[in-house]
Amino acid sequence: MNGEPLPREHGFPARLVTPGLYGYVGATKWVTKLTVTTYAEHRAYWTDRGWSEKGPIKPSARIDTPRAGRTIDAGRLAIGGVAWAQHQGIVGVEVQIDDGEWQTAKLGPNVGIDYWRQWWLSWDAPKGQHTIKARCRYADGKVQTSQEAEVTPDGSSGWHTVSVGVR
Ligand SMILES: Nc1nc2c(c(=O)[nH]1)N[C@H]1C(S)=C(S)[C@@H](COP(=O)(O)O)O[C@H]1N2
Ligand SMILES: [Mo]
Repeated sequence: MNGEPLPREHGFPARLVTPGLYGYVGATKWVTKLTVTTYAEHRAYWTDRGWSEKGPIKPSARIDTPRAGRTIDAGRLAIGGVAWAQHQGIVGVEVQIDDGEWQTAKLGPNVGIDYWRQWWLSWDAPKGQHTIKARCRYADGKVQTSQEAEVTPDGSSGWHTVSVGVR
């Protein structure tokens, strides 16, 4: 991982990575044995704990900066984060500040449809309390659903929204 032996906390001696599926389904850490079976024959560990058998990744954009709840200084800054739509690919990210128009963010390098895509938008932050929303476009331009869902049983959905104070 990052050119180093896989650390124990991330799954040494071996870890499966299954593009398109959430970690609880396909990113098994500390693998020492594999059993070839079927869903009919075998229930997975997390399935018995309230999670769905299958967990395909839902396309989404995440805001990493500014951090929710922070107070930041007025002026030019970057709103940024990552987006993913594994197996389909990110084709755009849009950002809405307060009740403004959706603005098109800049995208980082595209290294493949199964990878996170970085995005950012320059913002001249005025003083006051502001709400920032982000949503991705994926595949042929489909918009990420605004329909909100909890993390259980098969991953959250809805547009990531952060509130920041600008002084
Ligand atoms: N053996 C094992 N592997 C596992 C899990 C687990 O509970 N047991 N959790 C999965 C989940 S839900 C996630 S998000 C990732 C977290 O891996 P990380 O700590 O390297 O980020 O591991 C996955 N692999
Ligand atoms: Mo996870």
